[in-house]
Amino acid sequence: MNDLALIPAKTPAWTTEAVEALFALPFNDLIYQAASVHRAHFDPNAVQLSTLLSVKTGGCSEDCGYCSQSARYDTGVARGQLLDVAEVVQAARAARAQGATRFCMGAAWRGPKDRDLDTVLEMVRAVKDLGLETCVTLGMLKPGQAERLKAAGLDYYNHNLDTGSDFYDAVVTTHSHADRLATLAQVRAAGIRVCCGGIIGMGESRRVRAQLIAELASLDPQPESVPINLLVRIPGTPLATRGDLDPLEFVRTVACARITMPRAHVRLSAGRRELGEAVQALCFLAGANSIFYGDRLLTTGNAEVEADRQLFAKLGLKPEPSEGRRCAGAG
Ligand code: SAM
Ligand code: DTB
Ligand code: SF4
Repeated sequence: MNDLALIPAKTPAWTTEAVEALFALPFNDLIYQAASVHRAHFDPNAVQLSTLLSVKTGGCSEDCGYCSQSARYDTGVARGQLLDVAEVVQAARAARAQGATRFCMGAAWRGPKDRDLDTVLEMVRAVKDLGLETCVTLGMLKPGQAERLKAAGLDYYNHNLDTGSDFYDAVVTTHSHADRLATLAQVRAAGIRVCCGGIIGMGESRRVRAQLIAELASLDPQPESVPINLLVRIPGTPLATRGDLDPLEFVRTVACARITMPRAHVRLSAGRRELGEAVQALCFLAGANSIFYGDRLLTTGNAEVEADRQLFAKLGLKPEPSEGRRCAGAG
C-alpha cells in the first residue's frame, strides 16, 4: 500500500442522494428553503449583471453535443479569428454603459495556445482598466497559463462541469469530466475565482441533475459563480432534437444550487429568454441573483436589454453594484 492509499478520500460536502432529497421536496417547501438561504446571504432584490462577448467564434476541435461552435457539426456558425483588443474594448465600454459590472470573454478553443493567450491577457488588462470585473472562458489550461491570467488581473475563470459525471461521456467524448476538474484545480491554485456551472435539459435524469449540483457544491472551495444554462437547442448538433424540459424542473435546479452553494452568485444563463417572465420570476425567488445581460450570448440571442429593464421594474429588482463599489460602501 503506498502512502496515498492511507489518505481517506475527502467526504463530499453534498452527496447526490442529499441533493435528490432536496429535488423531491414539495415545490413550496423547496422554494421557501432556497429563498430563506438567499435572504440570509444576499440582498434578495439585487441581481448581478454580466455581459458576454465571443472573442473567438467557431471551428472548435471538441465534440460537445450541445455546442454551435464545434467544427464537427454543421450549425451555420462560421469560424472566426481572435478579435482585436480594440474591438473587445469597444464592446466592454458599451456593456459598462448599459450597466454591466462584469465582462465575460469566451473563446471556442479546446484550450488556448500561448501566442493566443498573449492577446487574451491584453484584453483582460484593457477591460479591467475600464473598471469592469473580468472573466474568460478559454477551455482547458496548460500549466502556467492560469498564473499568467492571474498576473494580468483576471478576476474569474469560467469552466463548467456541464453535467453530472455519470452523463458527461454521453455528451462529450473529446475530453473528460476529470479534465474539467484538472483545469478548475489550476485556476484555484493560481488564486483566480471560479465560475462553474452546467446545462440542464440535455436529456439527463433528475439523478444526474442532482449529481451535477452535488459535484459543484463539493468543489472546495465552492465556486463563486454558478451559471445554470438551459440547453439552447442548436440545429445541426446531436442535441438539437432533445425534448422540452419542464420549466419547474429548471426552477428546482436553481433552488438546489442556491441551498447547496449559499454564498455563490447563481446565474440564469443560456436559455433565459425562452423561460419567459413568470419562470424567471420564480428563479429569482428560488435564489438566482445574476444574469447574462445584453442582446447576445456567444452565438445565439439573449433576452433583450429593454425587456430585462422592464422585467426588473416589474419585479422591483435592481442591478447589484460592482464589488469595488460594494467594498467602498462597506468601508
Ligand atoms: N470552449 C470553452 C469551454 O468549453 O469551456 C469555453 C466556451 S463554451 C461555449 C462555454 C459554455 O457554454 C459551455 O461549457 C456550456 O456550458 C455553455 N454552452 C455552450 N453551448 C450551449 C448551448 N447550446 N446551450 C446551453 N449552454 C451552452
Ligand atoms: C456559461 O455557462 N454560459 C455562457 C458562458 N458560460 C460562456 C455561454 C452560453 C452559450 C449559449 C449558446 C451560444 O450563444 O452559443
Ligand atoms: Fe463548444 Fe467549448 Fe465544447 Fe468547443 S470546447 S465545442 S467551444 S463547448
